[in-house]
Amino acid sequence: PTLIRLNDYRAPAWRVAQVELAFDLGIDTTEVTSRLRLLRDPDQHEPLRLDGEGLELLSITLDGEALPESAWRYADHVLEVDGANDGSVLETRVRVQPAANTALEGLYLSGKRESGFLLTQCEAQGFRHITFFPDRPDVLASYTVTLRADRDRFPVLLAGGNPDGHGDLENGRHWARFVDPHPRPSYLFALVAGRLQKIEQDYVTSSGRAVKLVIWAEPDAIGHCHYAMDALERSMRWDEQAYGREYDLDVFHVVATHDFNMGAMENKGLNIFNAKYLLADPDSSTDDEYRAVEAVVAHEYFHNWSGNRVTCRDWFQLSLKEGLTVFREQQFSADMNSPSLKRIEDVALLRRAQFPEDAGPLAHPVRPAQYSEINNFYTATVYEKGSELVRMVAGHLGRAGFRRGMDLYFSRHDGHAATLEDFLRALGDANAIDLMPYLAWYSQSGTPRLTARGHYDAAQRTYTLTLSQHTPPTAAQPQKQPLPIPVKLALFDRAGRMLPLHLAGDATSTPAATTERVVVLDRAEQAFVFHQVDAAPVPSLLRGFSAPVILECDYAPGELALLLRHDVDGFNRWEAGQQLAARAFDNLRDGAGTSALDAWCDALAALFGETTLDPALLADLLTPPGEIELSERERLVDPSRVHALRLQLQERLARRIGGDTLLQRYEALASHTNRDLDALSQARRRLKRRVLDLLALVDADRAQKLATLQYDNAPSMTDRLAALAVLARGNAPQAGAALVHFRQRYADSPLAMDKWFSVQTQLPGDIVLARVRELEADSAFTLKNPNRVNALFGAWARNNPDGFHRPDGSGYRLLAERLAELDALNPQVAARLATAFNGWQRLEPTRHAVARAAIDALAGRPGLSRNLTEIVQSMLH
Ligand code: B3K
Ligand code: ZN
Repeated sequence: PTLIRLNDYRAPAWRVAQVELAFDLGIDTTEVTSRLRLLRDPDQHEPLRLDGEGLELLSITLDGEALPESAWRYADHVLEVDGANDGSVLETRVRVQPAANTALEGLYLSGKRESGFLLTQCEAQGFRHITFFPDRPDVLASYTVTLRADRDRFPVLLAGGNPDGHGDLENGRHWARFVDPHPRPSYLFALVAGRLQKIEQDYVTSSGRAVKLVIWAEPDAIGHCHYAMDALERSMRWDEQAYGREYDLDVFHVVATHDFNMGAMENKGLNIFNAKYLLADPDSSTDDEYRAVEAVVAHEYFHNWSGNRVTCRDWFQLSLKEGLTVFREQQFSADMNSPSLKRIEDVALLRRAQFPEDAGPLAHPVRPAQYSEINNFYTATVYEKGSELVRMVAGHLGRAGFRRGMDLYFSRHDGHAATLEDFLRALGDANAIDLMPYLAWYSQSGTPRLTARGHYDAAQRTYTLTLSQHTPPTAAQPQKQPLPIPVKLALFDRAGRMLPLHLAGDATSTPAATTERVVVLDRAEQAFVFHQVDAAPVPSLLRGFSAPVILECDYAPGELALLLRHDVDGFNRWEAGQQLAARAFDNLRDGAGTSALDAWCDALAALFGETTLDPALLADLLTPPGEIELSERERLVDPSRVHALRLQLQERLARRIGGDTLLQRYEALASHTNRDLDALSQARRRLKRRVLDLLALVDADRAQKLATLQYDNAPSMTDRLAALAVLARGNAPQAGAALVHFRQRYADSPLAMDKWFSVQTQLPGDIVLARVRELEADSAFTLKNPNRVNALFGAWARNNPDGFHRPDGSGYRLLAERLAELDALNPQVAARLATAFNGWQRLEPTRHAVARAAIDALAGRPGLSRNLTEIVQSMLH
C-alpha cells in the first residue's frame, strides 16, 4: 500500500470556492448532486482531480455542458476531468447505498431499516464516499446543502450551518436547506435525516448572539439528554470566559446514535455523538460515564474554534486540533470537578494507553512522518501525548501568556488551515519567546527517561540535583535527541515541610523564595544547585506531571512514603504512592526484601484513618498501577504472573488495613444511599467500590454477600455495576442470578447491555474464554455495532490481560479470527481492536510463539483492509 509522507505535502492545485449539494435521500439509495465552483492555482498545471470512493456516477457536466466520456476518467478512487478552468462549475450526480454501508463512514443507516435514521461521518476521508471532491482539510469552501426526502419516513432533516428555508414537495416529500457562512473543510460536513425527537435550550453568548441549542435522539432516548444539554451550556460559557471564544452560528445541533465508530464528531453546527457519550441517566449510567459525557460534549464544542475555525493543513497536523482540544477539555473538566482528581485520571490514562503505544511496534511521533491509513492515527499519542505537549508549552508561558498566545493563534489563522509550526510561532510571538525547541517533541517518538540524582553537601549547605535524559530507540527511529523537559520541583525536609528554594544562578533580587519552581532540562545532563539547605532534603520531582516522561530516581521507600503522607497537592501524593506501589510490586516479584511493600501499606493504612481526606482521592491512593503499567516494567512479560502479583499486592494492603476496618468503612459509606451527582456523593461511591474490592481479597464470602445486597438495593448504576463486578470477577455463586436479572432488566437499553457484556469479560483467566464464546452467541451480540464489539472483545483483550493472554494461544486465535470477520464489515473498528495485540513482542517465550502464530495467520489472510493491514504489518516489524 502507498505511504503518504509529510515531506511530500503540496498546496492543492485546485480549490473550491462554493459547494452546492442536494440530496435525494433514501435508505437503500441516495442521490447526491454537487455543484462545485472551482479555483485553480495559477502556478500549478495539473488536470482537475477529485477524490471519490464507491460512487456510482450518474451524470457529469462542466460549465453547463454534458461531458463526453473521453473528457473524464474515474479509476482508483480518483475522478480526472479535462477542460476545467479557474472559475469553472463542475456538476456531478452520484448514487450511494446507505443501508449497505457497514463501515459507518460516509452516509449510512443507524439502527433498523424500518425505524433507523440516516447520518454521515466524514472525518477523516468519508466525504469522498458521498460525492466527488478534493477531500483534504486545506480546501476550505462555503457550503449550501439541500435535503429532500419522504416526509413520513424522514420528518427531521438536518445539516450543518444555519437553516435557510424548508417546505413541501410533491408525493409526500419535503425539503430543507442549510447555509454555512464560515468556509470549512469537507471533513466537517454532516447531515442527519429520520424520526428523531429533540430538546431545546435558548442560549445567549456574552456578546449577545442568540443561539438555539438542540439535542436530538431517538424517542426512547430523548429523556436522557438533559445532562448533556447542561454540560453544553457550561462548556459554551467556559470557552467564553477562559478563551474569549463564542459560538458563531444561530443554531447548534447535537445528535445521538448507537452506531458510531468513535466517541463523537465535531461537524460544524451539527455534532454527532456516540450515544455512550451523550445519554446519561442514573439508572443506566455510572458516575464515570456522567463525567465522560461532560468531557466529550465539551471537547466537541471546543473544536468549533480549535479545529473548525482554525483547521489542519494536512492530517499530519492532526494533533494541532486534537492535542489542543484535549488540553482545553482537561482544563474545563478540572474547573468543573477536582483539579487533582482530573490530573490523576489523565496521567493514569496516559500511562495505560500512551506509554505502551510509544514503547511498542505502533510507536509514532505526535506528528507522524508517514501513514498508509490516516484513521489509524487517531491514537493516544496524537490525543493524549499531544495534550501533554500543549500543557508543557502552556506551563512555560504561564496563564496570561498562554491566553495571549492563543488569542494571537486564533486571530492569525481564523478561517485557515494551519500547521504545528504556526501554533508554536503564534504562542511564541505573542510572548517574545522562541518555542521552536518544543517542535522536537512533535517529531520524536518514544517516552524519554528522566533520571534524577541528588547530592547533599552538609559543609556547603547545598543540594545538587543532577538531571539527565535518555529516550530509548523506537520502531522507526533509532536515534534520539535531547528534548526540553520542564521539571516542576519542590524540596521537603524530613518533617514533611516544603523548603524555600534558592537556586544558584537566579537573580539575587528574587523576592521571597518560592517553595515550588520549574527548571528546564534541555540537554542530555544538567546539574541544579540549591543553596541554604540545612539538611538532606527529599526532592519532589515532576510535580503535576510537568512533562510526559518516565522518572527514574532512586528514592528510599521511606522518602516516597513521606511524600505520600505529607504533600499538600493531591496529585503529587498519588504520584508518590504510585511509585512506591511499583517498588512494592518489585518486592513481591523478587522476593528480596519488603521495605517498599511495608512502607506503602503502612502509609496507606495511616491515611485510611484520616477523616479529612477526600474519599475520592483516598480511593485513587488505594489503587496501585494497573497490570499493563506494571508489565511495562518487566523485561519479559507473563501477564498471569503480573495479575497474580498485583492481586497479592492489594491483598497485603487489605490485610494491613484490616478486614474489620474495611468492613466498618464500607458500612459507613453504604449508609449514604442516594444517587446524587455532587462531588461528595460521587466520591463516597468511588471509595465504597474500592473498599469492597479490597474486602473481597481478604474475605470473599463476606464481600460477595455485601455485593449481593448492594446489587439488589442499588439506587444507581454506579452502585449496581460495582456490585455486579465483584460478583462476576470473583465468580461468586450469586453472580449467575444477578447477571440474569441484569440481562432482563436492561434488555432495551443498549448502553446498559454493553456493560453486561463487559463485566463478564473480567472473569479470572482460565474460565473467561468459554464465557466470551457464550457471549458472542447471545442474541444481543452483533459484530455490526462498534460499541458492542468493544464491550465484549475490547474489554476482554484490553482489560483482562490474564484472561486474554492464555498460554495455549486460544485467546489470540479467537481475537484474530473475529478481527478478520469484523474487518470485512468495518475496517476502522477492526484496526483499532487489533491494537490490543500491542506489547506481544515482550511476552515470555511460550506466549510469544503462539501470539506470533496468530498474528501471522491473520496477516496472511487475503483481502484485509488497508486499515487492518497497516496495524498488523507494523505489529510484525
Ligand atoms: N475528530 C473526531 C474523531 C474522528 C475520528 C476519525 N476516524 C472526534 C474528536 O476527536 O473530537
Ligand atoms: Zn477531537
